[in-house]
Amino acid sequence: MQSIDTTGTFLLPPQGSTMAADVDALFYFIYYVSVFFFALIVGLIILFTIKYKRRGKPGLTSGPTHSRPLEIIWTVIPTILVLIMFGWGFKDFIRLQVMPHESYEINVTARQWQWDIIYAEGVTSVNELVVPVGRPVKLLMSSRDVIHSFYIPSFRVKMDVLPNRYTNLWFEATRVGEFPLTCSEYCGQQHSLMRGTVRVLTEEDFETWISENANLLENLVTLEEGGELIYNKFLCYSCHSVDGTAGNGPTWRGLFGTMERLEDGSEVLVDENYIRESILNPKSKIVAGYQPIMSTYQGTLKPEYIDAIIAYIKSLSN
Ligand SMILES: [Cu+2]
Repeated sequence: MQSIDTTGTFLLPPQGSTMAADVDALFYFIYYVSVFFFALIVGLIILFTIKYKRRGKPGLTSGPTHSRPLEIIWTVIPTILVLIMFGWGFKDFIRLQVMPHESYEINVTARQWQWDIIYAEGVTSVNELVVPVGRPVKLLMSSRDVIHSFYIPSFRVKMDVLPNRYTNLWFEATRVGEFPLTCSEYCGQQHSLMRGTVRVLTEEDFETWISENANLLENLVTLEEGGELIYNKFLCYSCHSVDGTAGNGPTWRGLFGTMERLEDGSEVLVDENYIRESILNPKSKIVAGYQPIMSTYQGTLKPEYIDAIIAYIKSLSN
């Protein structure tokens, strides 16, 4: 496994997609134009402050009214510069918006506080986006709860991820390696932990990865073991402990078979159906003392993964 790529310049992270060089060229154009005008304006302010400082008591003169050549220069040149920035930026914006037809599609679902990545081949992963190099990839994104923003700095792509609506993003990775992936929209308490990795593989390695992950539970001996694997792979541990300590959600230790008190004062028996319902429709029965922050795992967890989780939770009560 490769480590995170740390090459790149002082100002920008490494370039990992076909868009990166173009975005950076525009960035540096705007940057150097800004540096030039900053130096020019501040330089002239300092120069004039010294040169025209009032010394003694000079006689008053009538000031200049205007200078037509100067006014034309300071109007026309900045106008041309901002029009270049607009035209250049618009061209790149259109390229980012128009998805290539032959793109490989991947579904991304954001939730507080993780990324569920779902492949057409039935593979699901959390916080790990695996893509082939040299092939356009289109992400079809939506959120289960609040507004998030999907951001891969090295690919120079970012797009809001909204509840009740799909948004898209595309890129074509240009080199094999690992790149950070983050949420760039403040989305709650653990927003800063909502990050993952983009792993760019060769076409061959990518096919292998897909087939290896098509069924996570295939090579496992017991269902409990599978449940533990799902617990770790899908980050259930970020809210539910298995050692009895408190978290954002109830611990799974000793949970099965007990009576849970709900926020409306009623009680419910923790059995297979209750666990299944809590995974697929978590807001229907909120345990007293907890916030309704969990959103559904419908579509993220296959039915056999839920079976495995139930077996695992049961094993934690023995
Ligand atoms: Cu987020």
